[in-house]
Amino acid sequence: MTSKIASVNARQVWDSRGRPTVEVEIGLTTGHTGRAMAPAGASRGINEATDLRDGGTRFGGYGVDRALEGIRAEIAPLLNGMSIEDQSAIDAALIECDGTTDKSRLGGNAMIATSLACLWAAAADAGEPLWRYLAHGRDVALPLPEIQIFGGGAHAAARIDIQDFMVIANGASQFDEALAMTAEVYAAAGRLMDERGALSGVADEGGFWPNFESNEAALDMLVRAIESAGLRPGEDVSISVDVAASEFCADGIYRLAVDERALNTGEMIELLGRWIERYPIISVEDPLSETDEAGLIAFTERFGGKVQVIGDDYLVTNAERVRRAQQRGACNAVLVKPNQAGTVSETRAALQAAHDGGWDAVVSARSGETEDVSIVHLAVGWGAGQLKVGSFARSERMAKWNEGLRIADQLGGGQMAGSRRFGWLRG
Ligand code: 2PG
Ligand code: MG
Repeated sequence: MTSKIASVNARQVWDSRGRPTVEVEIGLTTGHTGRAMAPAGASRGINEATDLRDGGTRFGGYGVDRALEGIRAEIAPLLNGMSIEDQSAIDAALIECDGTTDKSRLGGNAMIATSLACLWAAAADAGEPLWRYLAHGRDVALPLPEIQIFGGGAHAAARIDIQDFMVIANGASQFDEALAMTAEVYAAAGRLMDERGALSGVADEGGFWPNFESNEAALDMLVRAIESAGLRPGEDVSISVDVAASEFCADGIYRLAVDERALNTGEMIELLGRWIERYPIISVEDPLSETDEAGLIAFTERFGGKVQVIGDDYLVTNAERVRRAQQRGACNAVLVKPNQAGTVSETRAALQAAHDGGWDAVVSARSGETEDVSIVHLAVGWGAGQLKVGSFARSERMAKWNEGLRIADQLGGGQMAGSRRFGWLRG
């Protein structure tokens, strides 16, 4: 007998920016339950699923009363009685009920929380941890972490233009080793910032607030932090940047405020090229704006053989867009954010499209997060290879890294997958 959905409960909880968000709890006829929360982005792609917010002045307009109401009035009666085993039927019902292309009626926040809660309930019903339920008996490995050391852009009031200055411990082979290396780099960066009187707390994802006079100064500091931690830049630990270029591009011009420069697409590509030459950068996300497809193609043509080129705003976790980008030669990896897609099935389809086309996939958190650890299980169970969660501070981030350690124990080892294309890992 298959287990059926017996209850769908929604409540308002709070995210890491102190803003309201949606939590959904699914109860099954067997008594098993599943629960999930919606995260929220700040640097959002224009084609993402839309979060349904109340608007007005209360909570800065971020209230989710309307999203909760839609779950109670429409989603609960819709899902009640459905089999929990058929995630694609659940997601198809949600999509049909919403009826919009951007999920603006029920809200991507309401839909992803519901969809993920159903997935957790299905795993609980099968008596398995979620990652194992998703792996379907396939051999899986831990994802290679991409961890933020400085947070800029939309996560730090545009104090610096580039959004994420991150490290990838490509000299590690085990998940716990990668975290340990990153912990040393994070601590060293804090020490160095303190020494030059530039320590002023952290940005939205826990990376140090970027008190730098230029974007390159942040890259210099990152290299020094790696060295100061006793690690070899490029060999033990490399640099990864999320340029999040859509945020500072208007009318085809990239305005780097901190550098006091305005660049066209070609000049922006030259600048990034110089950084790739000068610094041990192995991965670049959103190097050009989401609307600058020609620029993304040109950048990938020039540097895609050397560095991972991740599409986030441009691809918005959409399988169709991934396939189109593959045909056109823009990017060679996709950032996979469940709430950009709005359902588990669509998220999975985007990741699958990436792998089918020989691309890498990086499962990612949002800048507004909660203690929800779903993405870690998705990254392991779906064999994503890489995971981006923000920094190495703040418990909404650490909850995810720590969940990875628990999964490593359940797996009997923390061997990491990493990039299929670049084979960065040691051993
Ligand atoms: C990104 C994410 C995480 P946000 O751009 O990749 O760093 O940010 O959730 O604000 O879109
Ligand atoms: Mg991004």
